[in-house]
Amino acid sequence: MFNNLINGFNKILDRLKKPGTVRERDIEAVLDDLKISLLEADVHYDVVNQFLSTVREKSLGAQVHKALSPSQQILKIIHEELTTLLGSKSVGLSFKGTPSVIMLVGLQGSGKTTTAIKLAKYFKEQLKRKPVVVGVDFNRPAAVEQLKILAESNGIDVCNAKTRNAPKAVKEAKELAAKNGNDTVIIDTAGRLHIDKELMDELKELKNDFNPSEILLVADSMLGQDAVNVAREFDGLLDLSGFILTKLDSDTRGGAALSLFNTTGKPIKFMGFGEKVSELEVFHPDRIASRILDLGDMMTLIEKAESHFDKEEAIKLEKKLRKNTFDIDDFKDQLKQIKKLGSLSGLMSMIPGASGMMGKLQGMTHPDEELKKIESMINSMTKKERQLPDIINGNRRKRIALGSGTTVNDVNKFLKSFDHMKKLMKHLPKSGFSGLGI
Ligand SMILES: Nc1nc2c(ncn2[C@@H]2O[C@H](COP(=O)(O)OP(=O)(O)OP(=O)(O)O)[C@@H](O)[C@H]2O)c(=O)[nH]1
Ligand SMILES: [Mg+2]
Repeated sequence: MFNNLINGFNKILDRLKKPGTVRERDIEAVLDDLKISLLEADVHYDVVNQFLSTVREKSLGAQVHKALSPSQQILKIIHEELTTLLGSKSVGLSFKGTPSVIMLVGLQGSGKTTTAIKLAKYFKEQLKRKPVVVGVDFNRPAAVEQLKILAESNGIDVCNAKTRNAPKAVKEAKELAAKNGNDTVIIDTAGRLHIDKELMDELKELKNDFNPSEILLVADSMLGQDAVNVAREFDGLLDLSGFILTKLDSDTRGGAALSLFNTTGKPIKFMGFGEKVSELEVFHPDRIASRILDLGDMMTLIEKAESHFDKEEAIKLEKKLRKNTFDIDDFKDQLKQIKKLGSLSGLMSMIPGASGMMGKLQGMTHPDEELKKIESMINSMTKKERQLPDIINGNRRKRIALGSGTTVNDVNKFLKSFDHMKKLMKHLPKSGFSGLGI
């Protein structure tokens, strides 16, 4: 997520970390770097200029303060201005009426259907609501079916409308909601390659008929600053309540995220960062700014850990570690828990300084690839080998390497690290995992 941007900002941070006071000349150099980074990130030109002039003005005026060093002050200003650019504070959804209607709109392939399911799951699990989804794209033959399959496999209520008319289908969904006790109807609308009159008329009709609590534009972040044009058109016709930015996992630049709020005045409410249903997060401008500046995002990491980790499991694990009976099967369970939090590279971006460090470690393999390798090695082990790794001799190592498509060297490396980790964990402080409250 935003890797290029993060790398660009890392250079700026290195410059700011150099000892000595920051003079006007230094500020100009920082601003030049900022400009390059933001333009390379595909941020809208107007947004870049405005950002630079605010940072310049505040940096020059800030030097009288004594509490922070001049470079800390500049860093703080950049963080504040980035946060403002991203929308200042996170804006929640509004739910009005029973059922509340949430309408997802956007171009073809932007991620509407995936996001409808992600949102429904979020509503159900985090907000304790009872959503039902309804697909109204009757142009693309498989569209409604795709939503239905996704909904059913994720335990989300879905309305299989009998009609092939969008407003009538939503009406059916509302009737079903009333019968089933669903308090939210999420409409997955049709997408088009380009914005056209027919699509807009249909969306406007839905808006007029159902007065949705939220009309959210699902925008593909890979569009970069082009997302601004799409957003302006949809907003002009529908008066959007906000955005859901998708595919941030593939977006190394960040142009859409940094341009949308500033150019439309509408907030980004959620972000999608993967194909999995769990890969949706509330968009927190300040936390994203911290991630971009590689100051880490420990808040999100802690919240994720709290919501996904099983406390009982953590206590059980702690006991095993203390008794030194932790085996490769337990390790596999732990990997599963960690994977619930999302991709490893995503997690790394939340740890302060980690992205910068990764960038500097030349030849470092992608952490998610490493994880896959380890998993296939573990899967190629017999139960006995997992419980008693000491029995894994040369022949067994060869077999495991062959079975997992890795090399004996990889297996050696993994077993050595496992052994090392086990030794380290034996000396875990008394407060341990349960003491951390996770
Ligand atoms: N990597 C990644 N892929 C995503 C994300 N969101 C959606 N996708 C993928 O993008 C593709 C299109 O997603 P859909 O949800 O079908 O998009 P849509 O807007 O409903 O498309 P139409 O119905 O054709 O208009 C699918 O392959 C999804 O798995 C995301 O946050 N990250
Ligand atoms: Mg779709």
